[in-house]
Amino acid sequence: MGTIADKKIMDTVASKFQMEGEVTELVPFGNGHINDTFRITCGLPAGGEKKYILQKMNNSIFKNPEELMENVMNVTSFLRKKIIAAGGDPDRETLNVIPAKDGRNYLNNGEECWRMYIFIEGATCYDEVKTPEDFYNSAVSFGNFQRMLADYPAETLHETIKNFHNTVSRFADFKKAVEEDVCGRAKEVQEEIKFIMEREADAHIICDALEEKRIPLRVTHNDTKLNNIMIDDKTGKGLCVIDLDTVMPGSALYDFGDSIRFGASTGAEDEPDLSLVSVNLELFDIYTKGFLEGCGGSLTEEEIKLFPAGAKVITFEQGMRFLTDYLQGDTYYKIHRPGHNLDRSRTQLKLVADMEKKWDEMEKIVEKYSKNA
Ligand code: ADP
Ligand code: GN1
Ligand code: MG
Repeated sequence: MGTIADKKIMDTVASKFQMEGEVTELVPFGNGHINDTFRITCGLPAGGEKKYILQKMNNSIFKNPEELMENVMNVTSFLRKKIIAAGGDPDRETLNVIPAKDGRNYLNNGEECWRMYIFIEGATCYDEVKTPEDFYNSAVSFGNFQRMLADYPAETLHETIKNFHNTVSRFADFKKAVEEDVCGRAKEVQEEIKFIMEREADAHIICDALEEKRIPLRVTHNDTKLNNIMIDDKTGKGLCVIDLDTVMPGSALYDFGDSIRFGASTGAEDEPDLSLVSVNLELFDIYTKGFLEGCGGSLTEEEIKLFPAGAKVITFEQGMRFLTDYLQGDTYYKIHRPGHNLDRSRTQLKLVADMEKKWDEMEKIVEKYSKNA
């Protein structure tokens, strides 16, 4: 018998889903900042075992679980058909929802909403880039994901978080948090506030390009950090894009930029020693190559030209989002130590400064690959 980390969750939640076999283990799992994730192992009557992911959805962030799960069901069934047509394995290459015993695709017990997925075996989510090859493979997969959803009817998707990557509105939220300063923390972070205020114009780059229709609105993932993709342990290739809560209409630059800010950094997202944090241009290069290959010629010249801006704007936005949460008393992202959101914000701002220094090189790299894209 393994560990049942939480008997109450076992009895009141897990037992309400259509799992096979008897639960032998239930343990907290993964390093997401938003949902509460558990891995469940079940022993099967005929021998062997089957695993599941059980997640408490964050209902203070995602206000409408019904719409959220409708998006997840629709997107995964759309992907499932394409994966089958391409001869792939739909149980491993996309998420698969396990229904509750009442037949619904999630469980609402009045206070909390929970869902269950098949646990994807033989694959790993990495919190940092171990080899450039892995990062390249993740780029191909995120590019592919976008290509596969290119003919998805975007207007049918619910906007699960309004203005999610609207950097202009993120800037306004940040300014408001500084003005309100509800925890009295603004005085400690004057340097960071100044850094952000000086870059207000950057908040407009992608928003303006979308608004003026210089770049198209597409179905995008919007949260393409490395630990939202499962890498196959055997082949090393990107196997399955997970964390579909924020799949919404957006810009390809959001997906490109978010992967760079997380994966092309030489340090962890929460590294307290900023001397360890910079942009690794070799990783920037390899991601650009892989993402363009994955997108398979579907991006416009203008989108590709804006890749360096995408990386910078999304990193800047993330720096503002972490600092906003720090100023507001750490209510959004899970934190594991005091000042965690501040450390996270500082790495993002350090990356922005480093991108500014390496701008010409980033542009040259993008130019090199844009010729064959
Ligand atoms: P969050 O929104 O909190 O980031 P995720 O959906 O990304 O939640 O899940 C958190 C972690 O749980 C992932 O980074 C991954 O390690 C793991 N995980 C999620 N879904 C699966 C799955 N179907 N199979 C295996 N691991 C998973
Ligand atoms: C959150 O859910 P997770 O941990 O994959 C956040 C992203 C941020 C990221 C920063 C819904 O992602 O937008 O970029 O943390 N997700 C949501 O690590 O806000
Ligand atoms: Mg995640």
